Parts: sequence; C-alpha cells; structure tokens
Amino acid sequence: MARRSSVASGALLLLCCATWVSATDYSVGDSSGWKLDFDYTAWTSGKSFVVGDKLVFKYAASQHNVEKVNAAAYNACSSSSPISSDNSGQTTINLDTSGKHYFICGISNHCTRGMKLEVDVAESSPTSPSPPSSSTTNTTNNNNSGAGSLSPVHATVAFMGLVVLKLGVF
Ligand code: CU1
Repeated sequence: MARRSSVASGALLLLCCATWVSATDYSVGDSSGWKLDFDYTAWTSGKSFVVGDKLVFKYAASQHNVEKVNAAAYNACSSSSPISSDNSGQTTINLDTSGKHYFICGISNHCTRGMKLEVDVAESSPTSPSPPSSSTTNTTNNNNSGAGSLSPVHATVAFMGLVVLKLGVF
C-alpha cells in the first residue's frame, strides 16, 4: 500500500518535471491574482515569455472576466468585440504564438482601473545566451526541443523523483 503510493508519487514527480522543462505556467499577478488596482505592466517586467508558456488568471468569477483582445481594444479598454472571453474564475491561456498578446477585464471600468495585461511572447529557444533584440534573429532551432538542457532545479527534481521511485521499489 505505502510502497505502491511511493512509486506513484515518484512517477508523478518525474511527470511534473518533464512538464516544467518544456513550459512555464505564470500565475498572473502571482499571489494577488487578477484584480483591481494592480500594476500588471510592472508584473510582466523582468519576465520573458516564450511560446509554450501559459498564463493562469485567478479571480472571483462573479466579479471579473478575462478577454483576449487586439491592440486597439487593449489601448481603448474596449470589450465590444473580444477575440475570446472567459469568466470561469480560473482562465488558462496557452501562449501558442509569438508576438504580443493582450488581455483585459471586460467588466465595468475594470480595464481602466488596471486590469489589462500585455505580454510579448518570443519564439521558443531553449539555449540562447544572448539577450533578445528587437530585430528578428535567425536562430530557429525548432529541432532542439529542450532535450539535454535540464536546468539544475529540474535535474534535482528529476533526481528526487528517481529516489522516491527507488525507495518505493525496495
Ligand atoms: Cu474585473
């Protein structure tokens, strides 16, 4: 019984690790979530989003929503024709294309009160030591999907997973 659950948790750890390597899930606003009077521009500064990452908006479903909009609607805080909209209370956005992505809350005046988020998504490039430039780089290494580029943290988690698996076996 205990042995079986150890094996399961070890396998789970490994699975989690594999997911972390390929993409990052960003909880929008971190512990604050998606709410009024928060500076989401400040929240994005210092973060670099790449294709494959996810944004997770957490909010009170009765109070807010998440609308994906174009640049014009973002700038004008217009929710008249969003590209997509969700008010489930937890909205996960897959950043599956590069370029700018815009999100607002379409409720009342919430957008003008700070509930607007712009993220600039870069092409996925696992091992790029040079800082991103505004010009287009021609280092498209799509064949290299991150295999062999484990960060120390990921490697540690993978190792822990293996240890748990082993403990479960013996
Ligand atoms: Cu809102």
